[in-house]
Amino acid sequence: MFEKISNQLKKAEKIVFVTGAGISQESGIPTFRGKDGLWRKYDPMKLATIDAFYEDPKLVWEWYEERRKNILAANPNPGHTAIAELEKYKQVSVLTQNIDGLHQRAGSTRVYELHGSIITIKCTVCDFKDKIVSSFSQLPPLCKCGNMLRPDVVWFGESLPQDVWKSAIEQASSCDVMVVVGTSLAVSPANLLPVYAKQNGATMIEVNIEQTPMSSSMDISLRSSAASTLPVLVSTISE
Ligand code: BJW
Ligand code: ZN
Repeated sequence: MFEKISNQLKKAEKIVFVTGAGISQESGIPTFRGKDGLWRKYDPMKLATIDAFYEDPKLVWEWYEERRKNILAANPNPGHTAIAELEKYKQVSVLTQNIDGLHQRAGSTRVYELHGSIITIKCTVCDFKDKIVSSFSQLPPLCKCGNMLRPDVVWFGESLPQDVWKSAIEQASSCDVMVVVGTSLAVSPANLLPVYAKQNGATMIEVNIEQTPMSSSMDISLRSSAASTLPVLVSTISE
């Protein structure tokens, strides 16, 4: 599968993965766009913006609570595990748009969560931020300061956490190989990360069951699933 570039892969020191919802699809977590995507069923502007939250905080919280339960019941799949395994052989970073924590649960240690985490909450007003440890007695939950708590995720129109974004650009701009997995690359600014890597001359690999706007710019673009492809890729790199 990777014969053409296997030498480059073996020589590589620093490998960066950019991941999206597609990598967790085989763990039973729905993607956003595409056939069974969440945005087919729900209007993102009614659930994933700060205006939507202030309009109907209970509705938004119920949606996130349902997704959080599904995510906590899910397990990392061979795609996540293969990436974690590669840390034994190479310097690996994961720049993920996912909020599900599955890379960390698979054992990856350098994970940059570009769109936050469904496992944490933050206050809409003060600096309070914490892990969710149990289910809430009321929705929306309230902060000690009396204001509403919200999921610690990045909604449309909001900035990405600046320290995470800065590190992500540094990682993308300095890697030898970038593997872009399971993302439609429809959402900015995360969809710029492959551009930074390409500018640095990185070997570019895409793993996606469908074509994306960057497919033609890749050294290899594989139309196959993350869980079936990443273990093969990782064994080629670590041989
Ligand atoms: C498989 C597979 C398998 C399936 N194996 N592959 C107009 C107004 C306001 C904003 C904007 C605007 N125009 C542009 C913007 C900017 C906006 C944006 O990009 N919008 C576009 C949609 C047009 N971006 C933002 O607002 C960002 N912030 C920002 O830009 O700040 C500056 C700014 C401020 C003010 C105004 C304007 C700019 C923030 C973006 C936040 C995105 N948030 C979400 C929700 C997070 C929380 C949650 O989960 O609820 O993040 S949206 C959703 O999309 C989620 C994802 O992380 C993100 C990306 O999706 P992803 O991961 O690519 O998933 P899919 O479903 O799209 O693709 C899955 C892929 O997997 C597919 O390609 C499949 O083929 C593949 N696949 N199964 C391998 N088994
Ligand atoms: Zn507060």
